Amino acid sequence: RMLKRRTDCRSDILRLNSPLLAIYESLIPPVEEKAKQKQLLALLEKLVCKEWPEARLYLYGSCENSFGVSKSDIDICLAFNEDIHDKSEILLKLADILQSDNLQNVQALTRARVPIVKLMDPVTGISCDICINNVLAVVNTRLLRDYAKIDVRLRQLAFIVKHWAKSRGVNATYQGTLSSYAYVLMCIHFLQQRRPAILPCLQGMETTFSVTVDDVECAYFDKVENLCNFGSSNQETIAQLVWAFFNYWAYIHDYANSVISVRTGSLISKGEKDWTRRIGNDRHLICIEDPFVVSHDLGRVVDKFSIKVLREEFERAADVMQYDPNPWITLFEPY
Ligand code: 3AT
Ligand code: MG
Repeated sequence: RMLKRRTDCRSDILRLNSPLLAIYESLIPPVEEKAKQKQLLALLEKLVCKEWPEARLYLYGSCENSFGVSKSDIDICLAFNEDIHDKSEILLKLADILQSDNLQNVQALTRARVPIVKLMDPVTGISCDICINNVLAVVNTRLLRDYAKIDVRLRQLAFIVKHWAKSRGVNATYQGTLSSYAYVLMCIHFLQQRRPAILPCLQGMETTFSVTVDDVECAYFDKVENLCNFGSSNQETIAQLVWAFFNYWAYIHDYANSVISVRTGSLISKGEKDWTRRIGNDRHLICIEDPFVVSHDLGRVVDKFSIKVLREEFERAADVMQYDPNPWITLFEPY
């Protein structure tokens, strides 16, 4: 593989800012949509509370981490104070309750990797997935949301990257490409690496928030309102960052040896994590460390075929950002 390391950005890069920002703006969910989500959550809380008075419902995923585009499905976690050994039983009961309250397309998927109940609310038109006791996802949602509060360029970059990934068909873990969660971590890591840095490493700072979930200690600095000037000495614009992001993943990242780590705010070596060879189905062809479950590589879904697809898409995007007269159109062309 020829590495075409490119250091010079196209000379008209600033011209791409307003069209890219317009796409970002168009993807932001309107306030009415947020209100409808809260309305559905309140309805579900009422129903759940009747059956399990001590259980709590939490929004997580993109509706709560601030990286959700308009018309996304919402993710909800039903949390109990104790461990639940038979999630199927609870999910079937929950499906029953929801069905009797006229919610639609109610389905309990008890054998999925993350077992859930799916439903559609005919009043708000919102679809949602409810899982049980997935509290780590609630906590990683909070970390992502806190990063987003520090510098608006993270949300802009992640919206563009997610929109690109969905348009180009590389946002499907069941096909060996990456989850939205993985793409957002790639964006955070990338902004931590800019010089001057645009984002800090919250887990490397004084702990102001800490919980232990499933024996994993999740701790970081969450007083992010004190950090709203953090990235101000870096004046890079969204077009420059989108260009550099794709250039990084196309031509600079060392896939053979490096792991990206938001937890440490740096690259770490595959050797250090013992991620140098395939173990079972984990091939570690692109390595993205989960910030809390550090043994978890979010790239583990990627196989020898899909890594090729993914890298060709990064190269295509980098080349579009470098040469195309209208990258804000070509970047998102359906594959
Ligand atoms: P979409 O806008 O729905 O594409 P999302 O952020 O909601 O993006 P997902 O629906 O894929 O992403 O996942 C929902 C949340 O579940 C996001 C994250 O908090 C958690 N999550 C997803 N995948 C993982 C994973 N592999 N490890 C830990 N948490 C995960
Ligand atoms: Mg989601």
